[in-house]
Order: sequence, then C-alpha cells, then structure tokens
Amino acid sequence: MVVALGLGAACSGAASPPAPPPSPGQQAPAALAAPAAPPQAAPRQAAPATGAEAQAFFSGVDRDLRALRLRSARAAWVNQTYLTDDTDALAASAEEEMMAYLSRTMKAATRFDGLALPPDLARQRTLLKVSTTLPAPSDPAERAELAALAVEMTSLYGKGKYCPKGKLGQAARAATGGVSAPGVATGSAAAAGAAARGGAAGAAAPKCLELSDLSEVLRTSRTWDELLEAWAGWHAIAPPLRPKFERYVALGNKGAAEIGFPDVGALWRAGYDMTPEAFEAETDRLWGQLKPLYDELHCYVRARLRATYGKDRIGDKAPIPAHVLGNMWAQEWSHVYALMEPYKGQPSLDVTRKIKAKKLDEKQMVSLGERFFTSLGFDPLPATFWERSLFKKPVDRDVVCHASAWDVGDRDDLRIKMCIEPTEEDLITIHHELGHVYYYHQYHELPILFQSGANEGFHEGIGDTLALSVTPSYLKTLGLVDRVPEDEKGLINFLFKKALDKIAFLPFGKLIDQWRWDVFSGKTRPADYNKAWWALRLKYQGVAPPVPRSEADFDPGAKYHVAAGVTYTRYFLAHIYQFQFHRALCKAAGHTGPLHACSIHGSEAAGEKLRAMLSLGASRPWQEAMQAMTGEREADAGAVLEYFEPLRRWLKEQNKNEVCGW
Ligand code: D0Z
Ligand code: ZN
Repeated sequence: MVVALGLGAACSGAASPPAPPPSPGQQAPAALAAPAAPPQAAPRQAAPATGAEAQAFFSGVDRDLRALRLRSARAAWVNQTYLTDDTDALAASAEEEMMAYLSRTMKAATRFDGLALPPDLARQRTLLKVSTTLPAPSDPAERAELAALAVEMTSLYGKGKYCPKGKLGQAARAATGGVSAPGVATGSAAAAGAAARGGAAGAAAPKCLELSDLSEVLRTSRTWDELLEAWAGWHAIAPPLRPKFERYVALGNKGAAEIGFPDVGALWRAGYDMTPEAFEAETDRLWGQLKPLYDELHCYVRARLRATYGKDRIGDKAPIPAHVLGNMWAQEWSHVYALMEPYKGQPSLDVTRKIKAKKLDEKQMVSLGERFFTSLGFDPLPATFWERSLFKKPVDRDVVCHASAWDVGDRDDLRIKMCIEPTEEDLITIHHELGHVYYYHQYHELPILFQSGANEGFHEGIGDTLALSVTPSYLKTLGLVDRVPEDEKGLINFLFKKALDKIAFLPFGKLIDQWRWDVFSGKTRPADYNKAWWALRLKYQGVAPPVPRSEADFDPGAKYHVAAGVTYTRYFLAHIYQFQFHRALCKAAGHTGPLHACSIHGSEAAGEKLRAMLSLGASRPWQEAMQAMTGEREADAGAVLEYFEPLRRWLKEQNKNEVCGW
C-alpha cells in the first residue's frame, strides 16, 4: 500500500493537474490516460506571465488538488483498513496520478518564478515547490516504477513477520497446545497472542510473530537471549527492502533534479522557510543544547542496565546494546522504567493498570482525548469522525495498525486509524493523533496549499503538547491515578519516566534523516548503507547492534518511516517545540509554578492562543506562527531544559562516580 507517499503528499497539500486544469468536478482530474495539456503547450507560453494568470493558475491548482486528495485519501484509507492486492493496486494508481499531476504542475508553475505576486499567491507558489516528499521523474515508466516501489516497500514492512525456531518459537508452540509456559512469562505472552491469531485451524502450522508480538517481547522480557531473538527476528524482515530502497533513491533523486533540487534530501530540508543548509545547522544547534542532558540520562540508564544484565554484557564506557531498552529501535525507553525506578514506595505512575481495571474501551479512551480538547474550547469531533474511524484491530482481515490521523478532505471528514490497546502509551498516542485531527479541523477552510502545519514539526507537536498536560493531578481527576506525587522523590520518579521517552527519543529523532540525507546526497553509498546507519546510531544514541551486522543487513528498513518514506526530522523538532508550546500555553493559562507541574486542562485562554496558531495553517512562515503563540521567533530547547531541570541535577549527582560517555 501506498501510505507515506499518498498521504505524505496529500497531507502536505500536494496533488493535482497543471494549467490548464481539468474541468471542475465532472470528470476525474488529471487522469493518467488523458493528462491535462502539458504546460509547454499553453498558448501564451512565450509571453511574460501576469499576476492575473497566476491567480487563475493557483485557483485551478486548488480545485484540482482537492479532487485528487479526496480520491487518493479514500483509496489509501480503504487500502490500509482492508489490505488486499486489489486495494494495493487501487491506492498505487491514485498515488501515481497524484505524482504525475504534481510533477507537471510544479514545472508549469516555474513560469511565475520571479513575478511579483500578492503575499497569499506568493506563499502558494513557495509551498507548491515543496509539496511532495517523493518527486517523480517525468518518464512515465520511471514514475510508475517509483510509485510501485513505494507501495511495495511499505507493504513488505507491513507484512513483516518472524517465524521462530528458538525460545520464542517454543513458547509459541506451547501456547498453541494450550500449555502455559511458566517462567518464560513475557515472551510466551506475545507468542500466545500470535498463536491465538493463528486460529484453531493453524494448530500445526509454524507460528509466526508480527511486529506487535515482537515489540511486546522487547517491552516486557528481561531475558537476554529472548530479547536478542525478538530483535534479530524483526530486523531480518528488512534485507529484501534494500534493492528496492536503492532504486527508490535513484529515481527519487531524478525526480528532484527535474524540479530543481540537488537531491531528495535537499527537497526535504527546503520545507522550513530557510535554506536547506541553515535548516541542517538549526537541527545541530538544537541537538547541541540537549546532548548534555541526554548524556546524563544515558549514563544513569547504562549503569542500571549493568546492574541487571552484568558488566560482561553492559560494559564501562561502552554503547548500550540496542535490544535491552524496551523498544525495537531503542527510541523510547520508558518500558524499562521498572528496572531503574529512582525511588521505591512513591505514588504509582502506572496508568495502564488503572485503564485496565476500569475496563475502558477504545471509544472511551478516544473520548478522554476529545474531552481534553473540548475543555480548551475546541469543538466536539464531528459525527463522521466517530462513524468512519477505525479504533480496534479487526479480527478478520489485515490492516495497517501503525496509528495515523487522516484528513480525507471533503467537508471536515476527519478520522483516526489505530489498533487501540488499553494502555497508557495508547492514551498518549490518542492525544497525539487528535492533535493532527484538530489541526486539520482548524485550517480546513484555507486554500489547500495552506492546509498543512506551519511546518511538519508543528503538526507533530500539537497532540504531544496537550499530552504534557496529562499530569498526575489531571489523571487523578479522571480516576486514573490514586495519589499524586508530592515530594522531591515522587517528582524525580515522574520526571525520570518522562525523560525515558522524551529525552531518549531526541538523538533517534535526529539520526533517521541524517542517514537519509547522506544517502540521498550520495555521501553514503549503497555499499555502506548499514555501516553508516550504525555509525550514526553510535554517534548520536550511544547504542550498538547486539549481534554483528554486515551489508547483508538493511537495518534502517526495519523502521516504518524509512520503509514508508515518511520524513522524520518532524518528530525531532516536535519533541522540542512541544515544551516551548507548553511553556507558552501555561503562561496564557496563568500558571506560575514549575513547568512540569502545569496542566492547561480547562483553560479557555490557552485554547484560544492555540486555535489562533492552528488556524494559520501554513499560510505564513512558521516563525510567525511560533511568534503568534509563544512570542518567540525561534525554536528554543530551553523549555525542555527548564522542564527537566530538577532531574538533570539529580542525574548529575547519581552519575558522579560513573564514567559517562561511550
Ligand atoms: C496518515 C500523518 C500525520 C499528519 C501529518 C500532517 C500520520 C502517522 C504517525 C504515527 C505515530 C505512531 C505513534 C504516534 C505517532 C508515529 C513516530 C515518532 C513519535 C511521535 C510521537 C511520540 C513518539 C514518537 C514513531 C503520526 N497523517 N502533515 N502519521 N510516531 O500521513 O495522513 O498519521 O509514527 O510521542 O516513530 O513512532 O505522526 O501520527 S497521514
Ligand atoms: Zn503524528
């Protein structure tokens, strides 16, 4: 299925035919078989472009893009919620149409380069240039090949399974036979899930584990070999992606060159209202502000893991093996919190237990998220949201379970797709996805090219900003915690758990695109794909592969966003913006105490500030949106540091006899 591409393009407002655009509504826009006349054929090509033409051109683009987005979003939705070869093909062809339209339209629009235009038109001209993450070559065969590659890579990832022979396999077989496997508790729990899904008929078949099963092992097992098997098992899905990825890079670069970019990475970096070079420097600057805090966290966590697994396995001054941090990619670490809780006997932070005890169902969990937004004065979610969303993993068919938020585009048709489990993690993810949904809702009346975040990082940061206000005090009002941490020890536990997610994520959030930028620019050659990947994992995260790797592996492809072609720096930025947004909204809400204690829940004033920013969409450079909400024109990691300051001091003290670094 087409996923990233289709949606990536749709969500950045990409998609439709060039001048002259097809007639509105009555027929499929920009059908491949009968493409709109190429811009070169336009009659007045030689005459200088005028503002009036530009006006007509962009209003045609707006109309066409709406129609194309609707078609491709519907095709992609049906595909991802009903995965078959047929829906794959339907989604891919909608995608291909969008790519064809865009590449023609971008070239046609260069006619207006250099022309003085009113601000809104000039802004649309700017945004059109960066409105795709996968530019297609104009050669139809190459374009079709690229669209198919994108679909195949996402599909291969989605179908990835590990069919075990080792310990996990025994657990799976034991579970199938109805024999509980005491002592291998955690691995067997996941394997049992897989066995159950195999159904009654599958009793004799080999039991294969999906990503969700393997992730559960990573989250809950403390047995070295079991963790290793789950880690290696998942990473073994990726080698078949390697040749496809290599070709995708070559074809994508060809498409980028046609629309005036040195390579795809430069196009990705161009979407931030600054030069690609300045943007890269900006990410380095922000990481520089935060690295000292990450290093302290890494140091403490490594020492605690050493206490669990022994110093033969977790060495001094050595990187942490990537499979013992509670997450398949070592990107968020809160699942190993129990191994290293700073202080025992403090109020429990375990919200999952409460969600299960209260037997909250999927819709009730989504309603909790909605209630947070309505408490700030946002509208209730439209009825179609509840009718059309997918909240629960269907038992009878394959779907893409990776959570997502959809702007199908037709009159506020907004949805989420998520296989919700009764866990704290999913409650937070619901807030994340609703952040997208409410952003869509606030800007849905703007021209389609403005229907995006101020930048991609803004879009990713909204739900997470609200989730920072899902504090123990707020959870207590929902009956989801019993006691609110009150003293210094309780506070350190709380901040430490948050840091295991938010701070641990930062170097990962940065390195994914660092790797792809180098790949697209040719600095990293295909023969060094895996080597370069692990060099960055070591440099930024201080983690190492738990078993030797070679170029027969393709470990980047074991991460969804690489397989699906979704840019990732957005998440790095969002992890910084969200604290900056939180600080600004807390101020608007009249909060005075420390930042980590603030919840904006129920504040109309904070809601108003937030809505004003969201309603801008991408109509202005992001620095203006930032200023409207925070009074600051730049990204500033200072709010992250402020939030975690008590923890930073505590970690420094804990680490004073440790040799930190790797
Ligand atoms: C389908 C996009 C979003 C709109 C873009 C508008 C979409 C899916 C993606 C899913 C999640 C899964 C868990 C939360 C988000 C994801 C990353 C990084 C991360 C993020 C937050 C966090 C920790 C990690 C990961 C999403 N709409 N222009 N995308 N998260 O394309 O039309 O739904 O992958 O706390 O590695 O897990 O952003 O919501 S669409
Ligand atoms: Zn998101």
